[in-house]
Amino acid sequence: MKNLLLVFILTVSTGAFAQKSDPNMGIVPAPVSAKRESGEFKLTPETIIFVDSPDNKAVVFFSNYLKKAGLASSVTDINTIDKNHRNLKNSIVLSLNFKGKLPAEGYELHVTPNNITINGRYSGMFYGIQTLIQLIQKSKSPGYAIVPCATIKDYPRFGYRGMHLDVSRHFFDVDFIKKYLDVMAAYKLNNFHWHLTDDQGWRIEIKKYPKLTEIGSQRAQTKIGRVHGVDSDLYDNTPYGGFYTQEQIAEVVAYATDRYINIVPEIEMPGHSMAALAAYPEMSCDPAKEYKVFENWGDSKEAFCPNDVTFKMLHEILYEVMELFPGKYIHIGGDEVNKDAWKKSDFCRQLIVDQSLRDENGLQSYFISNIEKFVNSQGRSIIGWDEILEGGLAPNATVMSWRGEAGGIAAAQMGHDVIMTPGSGGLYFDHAQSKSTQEPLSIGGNAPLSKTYAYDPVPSSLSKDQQQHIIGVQANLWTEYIATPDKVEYMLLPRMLAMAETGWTQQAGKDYKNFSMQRLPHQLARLEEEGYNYRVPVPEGAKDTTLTGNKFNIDLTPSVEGAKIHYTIDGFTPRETDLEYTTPLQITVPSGKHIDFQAIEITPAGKRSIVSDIKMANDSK
Ligand code: TNX
Repeated sequence: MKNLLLVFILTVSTGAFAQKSDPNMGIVPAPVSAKRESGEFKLTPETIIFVDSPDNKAVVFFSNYLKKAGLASSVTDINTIDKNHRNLKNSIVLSLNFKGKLPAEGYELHVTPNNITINGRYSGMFYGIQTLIQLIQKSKSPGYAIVPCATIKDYPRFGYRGMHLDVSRHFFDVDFIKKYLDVMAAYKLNNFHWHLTDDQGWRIEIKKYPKLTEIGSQRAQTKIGRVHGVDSDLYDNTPYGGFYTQEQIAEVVAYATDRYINIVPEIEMPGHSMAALAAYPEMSCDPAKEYKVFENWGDSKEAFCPNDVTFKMLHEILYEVMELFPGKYIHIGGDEVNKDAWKKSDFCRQLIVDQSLRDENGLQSYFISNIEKFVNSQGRSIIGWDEILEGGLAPNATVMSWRGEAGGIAAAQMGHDVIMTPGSGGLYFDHAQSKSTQEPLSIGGNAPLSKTYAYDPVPSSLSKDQQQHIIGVQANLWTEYIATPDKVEYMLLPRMLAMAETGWTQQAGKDYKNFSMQRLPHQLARLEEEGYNYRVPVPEGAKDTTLTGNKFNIDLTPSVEGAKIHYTIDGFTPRETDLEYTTPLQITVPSGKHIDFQAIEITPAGKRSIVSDIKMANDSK
């Protein structure tokens, strides 16, 4: 009985404790300011949602959320109720037409035992609602929930907070893209960079050029990533393909818009274009050559030819793309252009002379300038990978710095806007999440959560004015080695939450310990409930280490709320049948002996962390 009581007290207190001692009240990304106040608001089936703009997207989103969560509450237009007869008790008041100013995308959230109010405009209201959703603690009785009293004031550090997905190397269907957008919205990301074309597949229907998808979206087979750890020259002999119709694209754009997410479509040029060339070889400098949708990873060595035929076709393609995507930015790629095809071309050699260009690098900037002028003429702006800087650019081009920060720094110094996405900053989510051999196949590298979290997109080498050109941050998810939605989610989560905090939270408000130990466990439990296949971090305190001594303290914290930790000290791989870790341990290792403390964390849904190993050796004789 005594034991039972103890267990009960522990389970009840963890959630509440986490919120009381956590200055950020469990919220990710951490708000600018959060003040916990005493008491709580009880959401009941009688709670009324008062709104001043019933058709507002954020309001509609919230009422749908409540319905889905079984917290159905009626939405009432506050304007229909006489000012003198408004009873705001037991209500949630969503105010878009409030008096006063807030920073862009900002909101204020106030929870008292009587009611909840959110002030915010446009995305500000949407983000206030996301924060409120994170604060809602559902109770066991259906229809009821509680929200701790608090005053929160919040707004983002950067205007551009992006997440990328490569759907060319592997294709992901509309339902999955929506699920991806859902989790982005929940963490206040506002730009989805959709990498729609590459050597290995063209994934967007273009009505004027149907072969782009008829031919360009299908490849005969796919390179097998790595066989037994060694890069292979084997292929899977299985046809692969997929694309989005324009109708589907429109559906995704509307879905994103409802969540205040802008989509940045990327049409790669002049390199990474083999799938398009397979469909329309006339866009190459050697149309007689046979092109096929690339089956390998890495460099296809092919590029669009900078001639009139190609430019006309690309303008027409981009025209359709711009009809589909209403946002300001069109991403035109520009990275890793292999110049071999241009070097072999008489046409290109002559063009270099005619245009007084230096060499093939000059041709690259000639190419980008042409496209940029066209995009600008349609009232839009280009984004390109940092290679587009080589050769000079118009001032309204935005640069994505991926090869470290050097490109971004140079671009900001030249007065261009910059989005930081360096692989060296832990923002390449195709890199592994630890050095363990238990991680799934990845492109390589090591980008653990802590590294992603630590990244600050504003280089101190820039002057204050130049720093203003760093408009945001983005993580990229390339999918050469990621063939399934489950694996996308595994590589995305939880690192995306760390990146989201970098994009939103003021640098001074970031605190890795508070993020990883106090807030993440709560968020991961939520992601689990929502059916995301996140990576279960190893318990805090259990990371692989080698220690020497004779007495060792083991003090672990689960990385996911409600998860269990099992361990062994007998050299066997721990599993659910092994001892459960519930309280700190002290392990004594006799002279000349060593003991391995191996742990695994298993979540309520059965998700497992990798096995960690603390090696403890007593070297004394
Ligand atoms: C570089 S990042 C690429 C991609 C690859 C990625 C793999 C960039 C602009 N280009 O084509 O998929 O590395 O990490």
